[in-house]
Amino acid sequence: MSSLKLLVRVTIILTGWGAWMGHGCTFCQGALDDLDLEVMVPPGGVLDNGGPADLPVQSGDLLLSLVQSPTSMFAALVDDEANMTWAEQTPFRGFYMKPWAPGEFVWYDYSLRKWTVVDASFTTLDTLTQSFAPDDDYHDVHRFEDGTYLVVLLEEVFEDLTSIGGLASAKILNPRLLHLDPQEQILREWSGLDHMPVDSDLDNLLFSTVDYLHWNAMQFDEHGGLLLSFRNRNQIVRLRPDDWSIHWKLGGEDGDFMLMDPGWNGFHVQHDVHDLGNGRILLFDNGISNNSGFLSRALELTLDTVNFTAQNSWQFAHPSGIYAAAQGSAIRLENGNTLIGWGTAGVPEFGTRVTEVTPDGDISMEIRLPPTANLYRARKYPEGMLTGCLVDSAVNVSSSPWLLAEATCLFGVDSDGDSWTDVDGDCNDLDATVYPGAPDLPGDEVDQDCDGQDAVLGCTDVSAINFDPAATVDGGTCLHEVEFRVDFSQEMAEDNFSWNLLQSTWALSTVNAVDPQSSWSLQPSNAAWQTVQFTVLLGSGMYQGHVIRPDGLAETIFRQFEVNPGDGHVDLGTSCFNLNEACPGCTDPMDVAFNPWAIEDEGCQGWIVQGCTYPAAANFSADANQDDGTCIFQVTSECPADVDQDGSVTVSDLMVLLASIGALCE
Ligand SMILES: [Ca+2]
Ligand SMILES: [Ca+2]
Ligand SMILES: [Ca+2]
Ligand SMILES: [Ca+2]
Repeated sequence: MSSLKLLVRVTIILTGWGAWMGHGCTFCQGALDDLDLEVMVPPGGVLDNGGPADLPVQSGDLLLSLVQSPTSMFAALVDDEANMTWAEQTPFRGFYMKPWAPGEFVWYDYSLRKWTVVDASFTTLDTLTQSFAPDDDYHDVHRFEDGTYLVVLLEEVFEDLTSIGGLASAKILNPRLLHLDPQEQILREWSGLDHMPVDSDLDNLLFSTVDYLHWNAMQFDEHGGLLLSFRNRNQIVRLRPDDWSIHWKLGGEDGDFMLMDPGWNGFHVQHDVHDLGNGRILLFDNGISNNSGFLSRALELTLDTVNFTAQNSWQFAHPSGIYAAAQGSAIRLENGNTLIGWGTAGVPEFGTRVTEVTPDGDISMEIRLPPTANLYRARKYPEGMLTGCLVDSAVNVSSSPWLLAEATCLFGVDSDGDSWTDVDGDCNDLDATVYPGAPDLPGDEVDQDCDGQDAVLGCTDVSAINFDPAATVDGGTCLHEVEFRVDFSQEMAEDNFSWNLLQSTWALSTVNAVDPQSSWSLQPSNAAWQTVQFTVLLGSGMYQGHVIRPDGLAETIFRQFEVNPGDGHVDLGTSCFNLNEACPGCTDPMDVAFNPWAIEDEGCQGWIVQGCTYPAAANFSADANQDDGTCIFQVTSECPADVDQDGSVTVSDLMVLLASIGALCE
């Protein structure tokens, strides 16, 4: 934080910015081009094969306050289709911009060290707590409907802490919570030191500045109690609604709850705490080294405030192992999803991420911010609140007082006479070939059918082997893997053939009288158990074919089958040669005649007895019905005079004998 303070006080930079930005321009889009957003998971999520997962995405706009560097901060909107629709470099150095009163936003101003109220063009309208000397704390501020607000002052209290092991003139940073009316009269106040004294067992007293609590979030719970997050104590504290006395402490060394949080042992240096009702609390746990290494998570705890137990009832740690040492947010959205901002998890090449995750833990949308960008909190605001049409005569003119980005205005007219008005969804009312449902010519960079993008030809069937996630129009090119096996066991048994089964053929053609296709002659991809397997890639359609035996005899039957979109891998099963069903055969795996494809049990020949089945062998076994390769053959020559072993006794044998005269035999 100290480097941040230093740099923002360089007034030359501030002056330069003011001129550069051109204040008063409500819908300046200049910064949009500078901020390169990366969509990690497109809205709706993706399946393993790249197809759309159709996961729910909360509608509305993300309002992000990007900290790209200590001197470069932006406000930006990202819509629910992951488009950055508005971005502006800001004159403010705070972490966090949010809607305040109608027509107003609140943002921390680091040069003033106060919360500042601004309009949509960042013109300052008001500065909070001017009648108080201490700095405003920069983490959060809360406004009520009646215009009163809660703010935390960061009071510096000097104390001699030598009696408890600290320094003689320690500067204690004391969070002082004030409820103020618009005239800055104190309606109620709460001081950290009054309720949570500095404690040598809990706090680090080694430094001259003792930031012992480091308050960073406040939220009301459903009963009006106030949840406060104290980062440096790893603790969430509930204040009772009536007198702001401490009801309980959750987490930390002196917490009141027994935490049931297997593998994690509770939260550490947490941010952004929310009451979800029914005793459930959601927070961003920055985390700490555990069995899985450094990892942050969104954590939901279910509290039992009778028995004081806290159960981990939901969590999401990123599958890519994201860790944010500081900052970060987690908030439950209206549709039940959870929106997570990964704080300082960026590295120089990449910015941090914002992830929307379903209750099942599936990512339904994820963006990565521009390089080096951090994000203190991610928030999503309802559709139409921050983006809208400004033209009075439009049928969709916005009544929201918080507009930052301009939405397309609609006028309910049909200028091009294609009988679609812009309200009906005509996305170009000056071109009669463009309207919802119009034929969209792929690749011409014109979105004729108004579905938001130009058509892309390809295979759109997610079950097909060549599915193309980018394709929007099916080009009829989808292919399915079709598998078929034919069993020759009956043929081979009856006629005692010993064919090379891989020389059989599957002759295949489409059934299409109008546009006959050429036929294929397929060779088997595999053979075993007297059965061959054919594998072929086919598009949707009706097919017929027959199998041809290795000796050339073709089946007399024709086999018909259909491949339909969505079929995925098609297994036509196993048929007996020339039959539309499996062969009868022996289904006992212990039997010598076992046939794994047979469906009816017949033709078993008895259990397998292994041994030598060759009658000529010395160890021939008459009981054996499966040869185990152990046969022993004794080679005895019946013609000892055939020295050269050419099968006859001739002069050549004599020549061999003469050539070896004089040799010594051993
Ligand atoms: Ca029209
Ligand atoms: Ca049109
Ligand atoms: Ca097109
Ligand atoms: Ca289109």
